[in-house]
Amino acid sequence: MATRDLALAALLLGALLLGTPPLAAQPAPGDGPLAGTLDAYRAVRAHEPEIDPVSVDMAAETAARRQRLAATLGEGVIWVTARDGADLDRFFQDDNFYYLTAVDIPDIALAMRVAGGEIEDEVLFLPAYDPRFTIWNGDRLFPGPDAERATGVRRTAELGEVESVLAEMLATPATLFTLDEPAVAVPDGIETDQRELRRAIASLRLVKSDYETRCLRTAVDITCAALRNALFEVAPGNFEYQAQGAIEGTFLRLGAERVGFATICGSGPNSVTLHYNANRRRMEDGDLMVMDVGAKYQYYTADVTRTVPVNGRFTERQREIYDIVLEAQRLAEAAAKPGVSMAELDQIARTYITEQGYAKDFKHGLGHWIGMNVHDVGGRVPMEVGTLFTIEPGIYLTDEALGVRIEDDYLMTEFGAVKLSASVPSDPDALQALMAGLR
Ligand SMILES: [Mn+2]
Repeated sequence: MATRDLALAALLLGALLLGTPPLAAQPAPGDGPLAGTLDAYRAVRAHEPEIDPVSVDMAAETAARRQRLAATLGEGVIWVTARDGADLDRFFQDDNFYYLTAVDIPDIALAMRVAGGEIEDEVLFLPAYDPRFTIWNGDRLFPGPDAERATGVRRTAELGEVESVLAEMLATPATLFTLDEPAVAVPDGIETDQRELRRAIASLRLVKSDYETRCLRTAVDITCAALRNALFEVAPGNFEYQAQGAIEGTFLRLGAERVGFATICGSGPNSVTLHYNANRRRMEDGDLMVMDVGAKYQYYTADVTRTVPVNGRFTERQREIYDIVLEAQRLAEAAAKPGVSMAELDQIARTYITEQGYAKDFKHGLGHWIGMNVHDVGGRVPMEVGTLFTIEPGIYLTDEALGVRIEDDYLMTEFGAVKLSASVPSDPDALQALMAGLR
């Protein structure tokens, strides 16, 4: 070290003489006061999965979706509008509009004329080319052949042409299918329907394509890595938001664009509040911490929950409740097969929890579809091959400040439910071992 100290002194002296900052005084990687931190950071990164970007020909993917929609609705004119834009907020499209077009521009619209279950005509309405917009925001689609090639929609038109195009599409009497009250003039004698379109898109969105499943698997992988990283921050004296920071930082670093819903990090008394998301409390020795989180990757969101002891060891009482919740999940998971409904799985888990004496403490439904929305569309229908869903029993004992929820994400296959979120353990011994390794 003596030689090094001399070298440092020389560098510092040189720096003083030259009037430049003493850069050489910074510790080298792997040495000095940050060495342990760097090792810990490397250890964090070492277990993380390689996230390969998911891609597909979106023009072909969305064209197939529109064709299936046409086949479902049969006859009529379809009118779908985009979400409103808000200045300076990162814009994300309305899920249904994105599902049909994959275009993330605000305040635009899509019209389709369908006959005999086929698309007769379709028009995507886009803003006209605006050089001032490009200066601030970069390139954006504008009406013309380039946009038609990029999106796969047959025709594009300027927003100012909406009325004339719609009048032409509705020249022969037809039902006008919309998601909401149509904010356009509807010609006399045209019947409008605001239910069938939403229902039709929902049933299409329920069964995921290969591309959608790959996006959801990626969202789940990122979410599991984030939960593992959060364990570094779960410790007595730390704040709940430190775990949130580790989770959301991992989401972004691994390529998720945003959270699928507000991150829930609830410790101690907050563990019993189902949707607690303020995440401001300081964790205490003896608390449980419920982390219910989901990365959103290319419009698809995961939803995974882990409950861990803040000090790294479950108490006997915490373990007793944890084991009941885990067994309820295991029973439901084993029964999940094509043709079974979520209501039946709920009954299986609820019966077990009731037998253990905690009927009133399981305060929510057992699970839900996942997809573009964390509580995805599709309704109360039996599970089909290609659906994705959660199983998430919980027991919440307010008087004991003791809440446990265990939530995993599953893909239904012809052989049964496959758990996608196994890369962050839910086995209590495995969780304790994982946390012991971090301390
Ligand atoms: Mn959930």
